[in-house]
Formats: sequence, structure tokens, C-alpha cells
Amino acid sequence: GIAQIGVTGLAVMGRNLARNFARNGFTVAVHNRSWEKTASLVAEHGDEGTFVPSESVADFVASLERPRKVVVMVKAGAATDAVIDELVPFLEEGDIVVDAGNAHFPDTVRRENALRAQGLHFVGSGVSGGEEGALLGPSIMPGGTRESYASLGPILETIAAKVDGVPCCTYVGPDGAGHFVKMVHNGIEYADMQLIAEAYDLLKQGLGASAAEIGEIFAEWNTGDLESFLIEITADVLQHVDAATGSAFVDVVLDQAEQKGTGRWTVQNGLDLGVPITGIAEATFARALSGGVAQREAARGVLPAATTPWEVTDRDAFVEDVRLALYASKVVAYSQGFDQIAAASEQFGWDIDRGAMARIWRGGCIIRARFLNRITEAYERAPHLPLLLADEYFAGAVGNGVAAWRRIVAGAALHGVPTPAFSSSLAYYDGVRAERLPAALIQAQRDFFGAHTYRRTDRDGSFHTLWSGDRTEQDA
Ligand code: NBP
Repeated sequence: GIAQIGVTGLAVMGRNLARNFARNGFTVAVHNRSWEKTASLVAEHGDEGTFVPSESVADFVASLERPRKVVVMVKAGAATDAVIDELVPFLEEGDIVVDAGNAHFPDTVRRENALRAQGLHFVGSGVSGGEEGALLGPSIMPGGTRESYASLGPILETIAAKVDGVPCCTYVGPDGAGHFVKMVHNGIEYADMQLIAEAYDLLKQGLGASAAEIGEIFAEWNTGDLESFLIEITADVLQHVDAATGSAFVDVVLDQAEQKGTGRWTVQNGLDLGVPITGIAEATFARALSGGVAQREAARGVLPAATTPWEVTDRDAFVEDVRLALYASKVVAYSQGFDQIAAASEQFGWDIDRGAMARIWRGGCIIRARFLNRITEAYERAPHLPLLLADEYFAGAVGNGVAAWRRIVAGAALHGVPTPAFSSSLAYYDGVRAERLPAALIQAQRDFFGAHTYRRTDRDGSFHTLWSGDRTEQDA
């Protein structure tokens, strides 16, 4: 074989990934279940580099240098299993199969086990950045064995996005670690988008501002701490005018957000691990609420607001309050997402370097942002930092904004503006910093009805009170 890397699955993502490899000087073997996609890739982009097209899996595998490196970029789920099953009989010990699709991490753990038993390396790799990222440089999150990364890593790092010359690709950890981190990335993306949407709604309802005016505010914010891809495209979207109606584009889009399911996976895993990822959960549920047409229909005009419209008098001060509240809520959402990575890393023995994850998210992916540098720095200061929010930089930045955050959340509640992500982030902040929580009462209740026992503040041990008897306390 002569090709250094192969790609099978040449729909939008695989096609662009193959072009990216070729444009970077790699000889790329290409294959797709149906020949037309392979043929059109070579016909349209064959001049961008060296492609070695094959019609059969056998020829495709034979066209690769050993150890072979095959990137599978097909529809996640059954298609991925089908492609792996077809490839494996042709592969030999030490070959590397990379699943670059959006697999759910437990599937990746299962596949890695099965291929390892056959002497093959299976690398579940998160790839973020959509079509454009795949072509111009995505953020890449490869799992699998460290050994496979030694030969695969340099190729992936070459095609990844670069920030300050540093590739947005690094070894994440064993088996499902790469796809897990990609899942949390997507969960954080949900939270970030919801927070931005709430900020937009606050500005709209508080100021009565037009979409275009709010777009200008976002454009201004994009020059400061909030600078990010999502803020940038928000400014762009808000200033876009619908050609058919002449209205602001955002005002003619139906207010029902859809989802493909990675937010749901992230929340389900947060529940499994017992990590309060409230920002991601609120964002996922907010999309579900928006799509609950029957419920919204039933509530409209029936549930009283019992409030007055928001009339903000000091425009500039209000805009700054919303900005500070957005930043603080965003720090909470990211802090929670990194807690989830830490918990999974511990549970599955993945040893994930959280600072490195923030570093490879600085470019290529949807949540790329200036502020990720601060996260990397925080984990460099303290690699085992138990709470990102408590890092000296973030504690200071959020502390600066906390009065503004309270004004905004209180104002939203007073005037009936739904801000689930802003509000729950503030509740999390107050919960995690509390001297004492009402959890003491919950534990007492649990002991009362279920003899679940409790611990005391004044001495060690577990205790149970005989609630239905003489109420004496026993050692449990
Ligand atoms: P699709 O998810 O639409 O999958 C289409 C590809 O899967 C085609 O090449 C198709 O072959 C192949 N395929 C199917 Br379907 N069933 C197959 C089977 N049983 N055997 C062999 N091949 C089969 O492609 P995509 O939109 O390019 O996405 C690819 C992956 O990337 C997915 O996992 C997706 O979730 C992920 N993705 C990621 C991002 C991102 O931003 N990271 C964006 C979009 C997608 P055919 O041509 O013969 O039908």
C-alpha cells in the first residue's frame, strides 16, 4: 500500500476530512459504500492532492501503508458497526481504526474492547467544527491507546485547527475518553447557546431593542472577554434581514429549537455520575420546552404573568449587567462541564488532562473562545483543581459580576422573563459557596421515614434516631 491514511464514508464530513488530509500532503485512500461519492470526490477535488480511490473494501485496505490507519466517517450507530465488521477481516495486527463520527462513548468502549481482542487499535475520536472544520481544520479529540497516537497523532495534528501555532488535537485518554470529551463539548455548546439566547431575550425585553441593535451589542461584546465563535455568529444572525419579508431574520424563525441528542447524552451521564451540570441540563430542557407545542398552547393566555413590562432607564448600565451575568453564567456552565470530565476520568480511569482539553477547544470547534486560555491556565496552576469556578482568576471575574448577575436574575423573575440557565447558574453559585445547606434537613427526613441514618457535625460516626419510639439516638 502507498496511502498514509484512508477515509471510508465520504458524505459531507468524510469528504472534507479526506480533502484536508490531501491538501496537507498526505496520500489518502478513499472509499464509500456506494461508488458515486468516491467518484465525485476524485472528479471534483482530485487536483487538491493525491487520492487513491477504491471501489471495494479489500482494495481500499490493500492501498494503505502498514500499520494501516483507517478513518471511518459514517452515520453513527449501526452503520459504524457495519463498516467495522467489513473492515476487520482485511486488517492485520497493529492496524488502527479511527471512528471520527459522533458515537456515544459506551459504544466506543464496546468497540475498542472487541478490536483490542483482535490485536487492532480502535480510536474513538471526537471531531468538532462541522463541515467547514473538517475541511479547514477541526478540533480533534482522539481516544484509544497511547501507542496508536504515536503514529496517528502527528497526522491528525497536521490537519487540526491551529491557535498560536498549537494544534487543536491531543491524546485524550483510553477507549471512550475521546468521544466522552466530545459529548461534553457538545453539552457545553448547548449551555453556551442557551445563555446567549437568554441574554438576547433580556436585552429585547428590558430595552425593547430591535434584533439589529442587539446584534450591535453582541458585536461589541465580541471585542472583550466574551469573544467567541458563538457570540460572533450571534451578532451576524441578529443583523441578518429576511429577504422575503424585510423583517429581522430571527423574528421570522419559528421559536422551537431542535436537538440531535448529544445534549441528552450529556445530561443522562451527568445524572449517572451525580455531577450537577445544571447549565447543560437547563439548556437541554429549554429546547424541549420550546418544542412542547401542546403545553405552550395550553398555557398561553391562561397562566397569568402578574407583572409589568420591564422598563429599563439606564440603558448602558443594563447592557453591562447582562454582559457580566452572561459571563458569570458561562463560567458556571464550563466549570460544571469540566467537573463532569473529571468525574468520568476518575470513574473510568482515563486520566484526562482538563487544561489540555480547554487548549484543543480554542480553535476549530463550535465553542472556540478566547476565554478557554483562562481555563488552561487555571489547570496549569492546579492540575487537580476541584472546582474551576474557585480558581483565583474565575473567582475574581465572577465575583466582580455577581451583583449585576443578581440584579438581572431578580429583574427577570420580577418581570416574567424566562432565564432558566442564568437563574440556575446563579443558584448553583450560591449553593456551592454556601456555608451550610438545607441538605441537613433532607438527611433528617430520610432518617425519619427510611432509617437512612445521618452523620453529625460534632462527632464521627453514623446515627439513627428512633423517631417512632422514644426518640433516643443510636449508633448505626
Ligand atoms: P451521515 O451521517 O449522513 O452518513 C452518511 C455516510 O454513511 C455515507 O457515506 C453513507 O454511505 C454511510 N453509510 C450509512 Br448511512 N450506512 C452505511 C452502512 N451500513 N455501511 C457503510 N456506509 C454506510 O454523514 P455525515 O453528515 O458526513 O456525518 C458523518 C459522521 O460525522 C456522523 O457520525 C455524524 O454524526 C458526524 N458529524 C459530525 C459533525 C461535526 O461537526 N463533528 C457534523 C456532522 C456530522 P452511502 O453514501 O453509501 O449512503
